[in-house]
This record gives sequence, C-alpha cells and structure tokens, in this order.
Amino acid sequence: MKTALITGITGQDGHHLSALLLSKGYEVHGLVNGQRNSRESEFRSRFPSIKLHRGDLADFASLIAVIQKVSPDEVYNLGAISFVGMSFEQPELTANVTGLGTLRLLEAVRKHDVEGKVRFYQASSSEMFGKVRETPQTELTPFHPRSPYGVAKTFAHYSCVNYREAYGMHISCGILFNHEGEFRGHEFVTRKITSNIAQIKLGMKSRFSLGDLKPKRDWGYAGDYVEAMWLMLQQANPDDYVISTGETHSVQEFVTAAIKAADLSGTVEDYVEFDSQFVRPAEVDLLVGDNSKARQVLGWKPRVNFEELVSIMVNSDIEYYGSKREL
Ligand code: F7E
Repeated sequence: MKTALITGITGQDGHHLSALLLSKGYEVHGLVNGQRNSRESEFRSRFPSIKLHRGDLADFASLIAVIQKVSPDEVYNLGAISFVGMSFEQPELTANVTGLGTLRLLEAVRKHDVEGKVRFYQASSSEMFGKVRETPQTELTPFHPRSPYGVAKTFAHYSCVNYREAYGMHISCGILFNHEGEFRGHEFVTRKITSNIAQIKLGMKSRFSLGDLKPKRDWGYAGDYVEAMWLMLQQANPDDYVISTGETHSVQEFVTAAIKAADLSGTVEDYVEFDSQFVRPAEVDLLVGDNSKARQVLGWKPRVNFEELVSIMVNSDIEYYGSKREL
C-alpha cells in the first residue's frame, strides 16, 4: 500500500485528491494548520480514515516532523495562500507560505529521503503566465506574474525545477489553469456567482456585486485535474505539464451560463452590479492553456466541459441553499 501526504488537504483540490487516492487504496495523510482551519471538522467527517497532522508550511520544524512520521511515498504540495485578491493585501504572508513554504517542504523531503524514493507534486499555477507572452500558453511560455500570489508561485515552481536538476529528485509541477467545482471556496469568482445565482433562484436575494467582468479564464473541473496530479507521479521521469481545457470564457460569460443553468430569465445586468472593491491593482486579462503534452504523455484529458461545470456548481448550490432555507 502506498502512503501519500497532502498539504492543503482541506481545500478544494485536497477533497478531490483524497477521494481519488483512497479509491486507489492509498493510506492518506494530511497537513492542517490547526487552530485557524475552519474546514477541518467538515473534512474529518467526510474522510474519517485520513490522518491529519498539525503543521504549517511557514514552520520548517513541523514539516521535518511530519515527513519523518509519515514517511510518504508521494507528497502533494497543494497548500498555499491561494486567493489572488488576498495576496495583494498580504504579500509577505503569501511569499512566506506559497513561495518559501514550498522550499521548506522540498528541503524537509530532501533531508529525510536519502535514497531518493519520494515523488513530489507541486501545484504550480497559470497565474505565473500573468501578462501573457503568447496564446495559448504552453510549458515553454515565459512567465510574467501580475500578483504577489503569481510571484510566489513562480518562486516555488523554479525551486522545484532547481531541486529536480540539482539533486535528481522526482518532482513534477502541474501548471494548473483555473479549476472549480462544488468544493470551491466562496471567495473565488465562480463559486461567488453560482452561490448568488442559486440564492436568486430560491428567492433569497435579487442582486449581487462583482468586479471586472471582462477577464477571461480557462475553467475546468477540479475532479478531472487531480487525476492529472496523480498521473504525473506515476511516470518514470518527472516533468512539468500544463493542465487546462483549451477553452476560454469571460467572467460575464460565466454569469450568463449560470443564469441559464438555473433556468432564470433575464441578463447579467438584471442581477449583477459593479463594485470597485473587487477590482485588482493588476489584472490577468486572458488565460488559455495548450494541454497537448498532458494528453500525449500522461494520456490525460478533461471530461467536464464549461456548460457542465457551471451546471454542476449551480445545481449543487441550489441544493445547498434549498436545504438551508428549509431549516
Ligand atoms: O478570479 C475576476 C478577477 O479569484 C477570476 C485561483 O485558484 O486560479 C485562481 O485565481 C477572475 C479575475 O481566480 C470578481 O478579477 C471579477 O480576473 O476566481 P478568481 P483567479 O484570480 O483567476 C488560479 C489558476 C490560481 O492558481 C489561484 O489560486 O474574476 N473577478 N469580479 C472577480 N474575482 C473574485 N474573486 N471576486 C469578484 O467579485
């Protein structure tokens, strides 16, 4: 039986990846930063067999301790300050957790894994492309991050490449484009839209606020994307892969699709008002990924398309808010 350690296990991808690894017979362990983690009790009741360990990417001693205790075959580094908007307000914290945290974890694995057997997955991000140099973006597109989050992820990404080249470690980076679903946090635009549209459908509210509706994103389903993470660690050789759908849609198009999925009448203007507090100091205007390498080498492809993704999220939120309304 293989043993996996997941940082950021209580987040969206942690939920999907935990379910996938358990279905494959793994013993799964997770790192949680204790006191501040509001999602821990929900996670524990959903996955009672998973062992959670106290620790923090900002605390090197706790990383050494958990790696020694668990002695994992595979490490999935999903932990991060992952909300781009917040990274502008707390850039140093973001650099420490998202950037340096990855370096600490790499170093903890390197110190422990003298035989070089551990396989390491790094959650790299399409935010590293930022002000894009070419479209669509590939593994070879230069990075130009536009947020403290993007800068921190770029540092983490190159730290992984450096440890792979310098020490021959089995480290793969998934350059994941936006991926969403029923476990997505409410601070991200897709969940904000689907939860508000669900409440409008149920007559609980009539309007909500968003920032810039023009940015375009390549939105896929998180359940599909965690399969790519696992596939990367099953390859003989480590490498970097773009994981995306190859389709791009604006925030405005996402709202339109959500209105349709909820079977509401009217247009975006009928439900959405503009609020400048959600506009970022620097924006990423357009992301769309070329996933050819992942298709060819990993045999991976996305299963859920844009309309299906929006439907999954809207229906899940209608069910959630419907049951809350009945209480
Ligand atoms: O914003 C615009 C916002 O916060 C998407 C993270 O998972 O994907 C995610 O980063 C777009 C941006 O995601 C609102 O300005 C308009 O252009 O959902 P988001 P993100 O910034 O693309 C990458 C790949 C990651 O790695 C990140 O960890 O939507 N937008 N109005 C808004 N965004 C939010 N959150 N709220 C608004 O009201």
